Amino acid sequence: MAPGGAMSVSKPLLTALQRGPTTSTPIWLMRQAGRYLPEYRTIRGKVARFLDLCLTPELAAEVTLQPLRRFELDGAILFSDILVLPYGLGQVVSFEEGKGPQLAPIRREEDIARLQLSAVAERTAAVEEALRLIVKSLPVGKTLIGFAGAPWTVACYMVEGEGGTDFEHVRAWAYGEPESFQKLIDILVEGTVDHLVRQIDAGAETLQIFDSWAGVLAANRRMRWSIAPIAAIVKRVRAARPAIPIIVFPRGVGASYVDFARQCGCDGLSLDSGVSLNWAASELQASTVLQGNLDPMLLVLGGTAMRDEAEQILRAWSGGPFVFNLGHGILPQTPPEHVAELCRLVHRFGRTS
Ligand code: 1CP
Repeated sequence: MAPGGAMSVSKPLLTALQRGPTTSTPIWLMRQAGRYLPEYRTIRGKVARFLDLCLTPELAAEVTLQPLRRFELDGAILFSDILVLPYGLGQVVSFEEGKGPQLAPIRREEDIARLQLSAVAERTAAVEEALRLIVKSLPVGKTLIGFAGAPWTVACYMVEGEGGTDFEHVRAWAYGEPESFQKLIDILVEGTVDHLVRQIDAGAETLQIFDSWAGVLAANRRMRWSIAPIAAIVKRVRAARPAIPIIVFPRGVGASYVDFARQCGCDGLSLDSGVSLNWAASELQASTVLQGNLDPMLLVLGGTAMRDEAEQILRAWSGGPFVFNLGHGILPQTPPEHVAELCRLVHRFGRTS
């Protein structure tokens, strides 16, 4: 019996992240809630601003659970955004239709002084409330995933003020004035640890740290601005809440995935679609749980192309610790039936009955 008297129920995603045995490969998908689902678009239409959706607990909880009602997914990822943290720190953040996130950019040391770590808990309390609501309705056997952006990726948006750029300002700052840029990173490490520990206390059972723009950094700057801050977060979250598996997603870092595996101290590594399957099996899987890495475009296409590639990934990685996922988030034009088929295929792979 588990504490509290309830029978302990097996959760395949959590078990895989703890390197335990599962009867089939667990699956969840980055951006599994979102515009490709008509029921998401209906809820999105009820609020004027995207941030209102993230910060209205009932709506965030509902959107989190929508994909689990349709598909055989093993995890529910909290519906929020990595830019909720800059919002919590007091930065002006909005999301414009067709343009993506827009932030009042931080470009100098004086701007950093205006960020308020002490405001984060209150300004992001709705995220914890959403998690508590999700826990109450989470289907049996499913794992609740919390997340945050890695400091480097969050800083990219905070400094540029938007996505879709070559990140010239943030790279110039990090490379040209590392001492003052370090102050921004330190604040983000602090705020992220707090945000993640609060998510655990509200019900998150595993965490993913998204470093979507790690690949933008020069190889010899990756240690300081991507790996070191992530390692600091993992160490501190682990010291506070030891039982929670942590997955890191440093997108676009190629052979450097080995450095992330060795130095981040995380349990799992999420791999983008550029990583070759045999290389990852031999270089990474002994030391880390692999997650990934179907190209989201194959999920848009479906059919034989999707099935063949998914089976290749399963053949290469399902012999060791592994969670099926995409190499990046679901694209908005993805037909939901393809997601349903992929989940079934992954769960049935290798089963004889
Ligand atoms: O209604 C809409 O269509 C808004 C689109 C949207 C969505 C659905 C945004 C704006 N954020 C989200 C939710 C979101 N963002 C989740 C929810 C859980 C899930 O289902 O996965 C998560 C985990 C994120 C994380 C996130 N936000 C990342 C890291 C992962 C990644 O995609 O690389 C990043 C980089 C962001 C910033 C962001 N927020 C939204 C957009 C369109 C973007 C990316 C902009 C860009 O490409 O630069």
